[in-house]
Amino acid sequence: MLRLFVALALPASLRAEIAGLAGGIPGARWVPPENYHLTLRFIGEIEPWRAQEVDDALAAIRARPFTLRLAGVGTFEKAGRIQSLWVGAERNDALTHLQTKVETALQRVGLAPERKRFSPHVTLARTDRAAPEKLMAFVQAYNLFRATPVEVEHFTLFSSRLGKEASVYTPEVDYDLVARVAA
Ligand code: 3AM
Repeated sequence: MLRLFVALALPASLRAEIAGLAGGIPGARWVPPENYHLTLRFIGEIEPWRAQEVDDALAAIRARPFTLRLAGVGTFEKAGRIQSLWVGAERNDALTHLQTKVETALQRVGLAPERKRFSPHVTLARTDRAAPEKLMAFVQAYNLFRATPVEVEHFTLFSSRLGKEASVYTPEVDYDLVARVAA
């Protein structure tokens, strides 16, 4: 079985910018900068033959390159606990469009629909063991954060191996976004 997800890989310069925000919250488990990514769709464990179908479906997607600007920070909560701290993205129709295409392609090859609404983010830390006041202070301190915009020219199928400290993410296939899309 392979554990897969579809995401935007981030250039090293942008990862370094984001890494500049990390730190200073006891109990937070910071994501290593090499693991930063913007998930378009978590797939989970699938059989190799199905992974081949997923690859074919993703390769057939036609979408244009676009400019992405990460901005703001926020949290995800579950059962009253702050689970994670993330950097958000500025509203971006091209990104939403790409995510919709990925979702549609994956449903076509038989994956169950993702029920969670797409909320573009780059996870900075897992925070279930951190003090909420510290997390709220972090959000206030960095709410106006704006990263340098980057050009997104491909999206990526990643495999994920769960590790003791942090998961190991490996880019398996890049899918190019192309400026000219046939009508
Ligand atoms: O992009 P982020 O960091 O929000 O938490 C995992 C990570 O999300 C998420 O998929 C991304 C790449 O690993 N993930 C892991 N297990 C998941 C699951 N069972 C999951 N998302 C949904 N369901």
